[in-house]
Amino acid sequence: MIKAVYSRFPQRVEAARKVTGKPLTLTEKILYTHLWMGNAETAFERGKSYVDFAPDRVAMQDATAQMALLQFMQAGRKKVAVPSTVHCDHLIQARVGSTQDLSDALSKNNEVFNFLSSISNKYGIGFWKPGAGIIHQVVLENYAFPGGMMIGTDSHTVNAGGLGMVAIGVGGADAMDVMAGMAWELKFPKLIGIKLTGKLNGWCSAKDVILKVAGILTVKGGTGCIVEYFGEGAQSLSCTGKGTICNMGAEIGATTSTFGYDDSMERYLRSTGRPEVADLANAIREHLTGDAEVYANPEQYFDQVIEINLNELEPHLNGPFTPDLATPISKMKEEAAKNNWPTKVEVGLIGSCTNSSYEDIARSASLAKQVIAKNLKPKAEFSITPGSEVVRYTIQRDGFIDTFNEMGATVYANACGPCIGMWARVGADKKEKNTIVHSFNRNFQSRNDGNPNTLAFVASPELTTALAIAGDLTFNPITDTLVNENGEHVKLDPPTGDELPTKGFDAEDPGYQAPAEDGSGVEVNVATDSERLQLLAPFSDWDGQNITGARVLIKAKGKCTTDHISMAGQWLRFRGHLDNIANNTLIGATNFFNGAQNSVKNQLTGTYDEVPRVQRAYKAAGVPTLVVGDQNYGEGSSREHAAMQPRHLGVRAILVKSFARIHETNLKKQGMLALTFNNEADYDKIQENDVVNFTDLVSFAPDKPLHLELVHEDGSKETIAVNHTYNAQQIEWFKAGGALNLIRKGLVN
Ligand code: MIC
Ligand code: SF4
Repeated sequence: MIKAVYSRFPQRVEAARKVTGKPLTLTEKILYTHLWMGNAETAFERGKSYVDFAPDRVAMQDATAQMALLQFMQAGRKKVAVPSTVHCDHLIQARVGSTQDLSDALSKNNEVFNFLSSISNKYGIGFWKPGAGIIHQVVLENYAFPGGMMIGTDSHTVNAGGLGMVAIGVGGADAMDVMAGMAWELKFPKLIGIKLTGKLNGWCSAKDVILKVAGILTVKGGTGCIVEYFGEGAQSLSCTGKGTICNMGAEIGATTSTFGYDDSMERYLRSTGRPEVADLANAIREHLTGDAEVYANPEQYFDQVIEINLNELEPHLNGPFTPDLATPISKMKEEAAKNNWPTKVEVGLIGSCTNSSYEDIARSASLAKQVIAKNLKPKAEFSITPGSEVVRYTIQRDGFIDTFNEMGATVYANACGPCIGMWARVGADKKEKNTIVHSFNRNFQSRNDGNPNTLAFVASPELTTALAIAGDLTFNPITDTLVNENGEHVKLDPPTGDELPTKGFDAEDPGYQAPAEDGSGVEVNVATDSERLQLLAPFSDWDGQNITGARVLIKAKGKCTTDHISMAGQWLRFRGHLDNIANNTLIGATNFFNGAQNSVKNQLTGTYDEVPRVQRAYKAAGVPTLVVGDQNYGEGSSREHAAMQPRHLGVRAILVKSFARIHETNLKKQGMLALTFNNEADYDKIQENDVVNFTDLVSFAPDKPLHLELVHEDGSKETIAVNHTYNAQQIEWFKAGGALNLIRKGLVN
């Protein structure tokens, strides 16, 4: 497959240069070489044109693959059309340590793992067993390749940008399209160029680059954009460091991020056993990076340019509750005091798909070593979740796990664990205000341990390790000293560590199961009484009428991420059962009218009740509803459950100030109306007891706003305009009651 992609690459790049009439960024090269139509015939307008692409591969993780594959089953195909893989990583709870936790997960999730393994076997999908590692790390080690394009049912699919891909997070319905051999549609993104100068040194690591970028661009600054990094600073970063930067680019809402092919990528490909991919890439090297003219005059070719000097970068701590609240470590004393953040660090956690490379672990271990050598006593708990079995085996072989153990650390299974709330943290149920530091990427309220009063700060693994040793959020390892067990003041030496293992990567069993050559005889069972899995019933189509007499289920106030709409943690167990998981719909969102979570007025009875219960009552009574929200609604995860659940429960429209990209697409795919206020201030006009009537849905058309009549309780009426981004095809999805219904009817492409 890679050979085929590379053999057409030069000619397609040439075609793209011709139609655009200018030198090309790397992003444009990858996009234009992956057009569904083949060679480019027209130039696309950034931020405007909807374009059909042909991605090279698909990756899915266990928590989203269930829904993606339940949908794929309905498409009536024999085999996936492009190489695809499933990775079991989200359903393993971190409790006591890897061996016990993995065996507990295997028995608890047996039904789901069996379903995923057999459905993968049947349809020609590679299956990575529980314990093999986290999807993005495994993809980087095995599948990512420079210049490729992939999609994955997880927002951090973008990690593969570290190996020069355009890798994009999507909902399961999008993955299904590609696996079923159809085109994948994306609005042609805008381009942000980030020029890195200088070189990282001392306590700074790649993570600090993206922590800084998140502070500059905020959680929505990257929406609709691909971020391309370049410059001597970019080339000086390791491949996995680049992966970290791309990975956390999901937190600025970027469609994806990428880097041009360079020596660090070649080293990584060779070290992970893919010398032939490196040779192939070398043969078309000049096409796998942006054109020199572009990088010489970036302002002319990118929509926005940011420059960061790595020599001047400082280690950062981002948080709490949002990944873009960036504080350089030297300012933390001041900020913590000002905001009343508890400065005692209770737990430091390293690992996750974002930061569990050999280099990350080696550099953190160099700090752990100093604990013994300098007679220190770590003040906080400390844990590691390795990203893959290959990394785990290799760091064990090289002695790092022993070093961490000497420091009293817990090594969890190679899985998401605490990053996704699969963490049985002792005492979290007491809901005490406390501080933790981790090297993951997200820190939304309640995400890690279910305690809304846990303040989670995101940092590099190195800084996380240092702060766990110090037990103090305000400890600046560059300037401060620690008092050791002998009462002496000691300083931590800056972290050091190899980028790649000198003895190479290794593993006894990486955990891969290849699919059957002919899977037609493989049976996939879904028990009708299962509480974990449920076959999908089609959603009903639109009746062609204006929606009238609608009620406001909830007007969400402030941040409403996918974690607020469909929580993870304990709810992950229902990811394959739409009706059961629907019982968590919007329970984390704050009701504007009473400031409470999971308490909304049922207009049929006048009483307040839980959101899913109220919505089920409206559905039973045939009352249409809408959800109203604030900025960047649906930020965070790719989980399409956040769109399917309200849809399943009978919500008809989501009306917000702005959407996160993946969530907006997921809503469209599932036949929902995703609408934005034409005038953001109209958010304030929506009252709790309003009745809402669509006045012109019957003439729903591209580029044409819709109008809603709000009938207030006192009888007064006002009409507001709402915008949408549906193109003609997407309007067909709405009419059919969801994209899948069109596929079922054989009406697509
Ligand atoms: C996450 O980091 O929030 C997740 C869990 O990996 C999600 C996917 C999911 O909800 O299953 C993501 O980022 O897309
Ligand atoms: Fe897993 Fe966390 Fe990475 Fe999501 S961000 S894939 S939950 S490790």
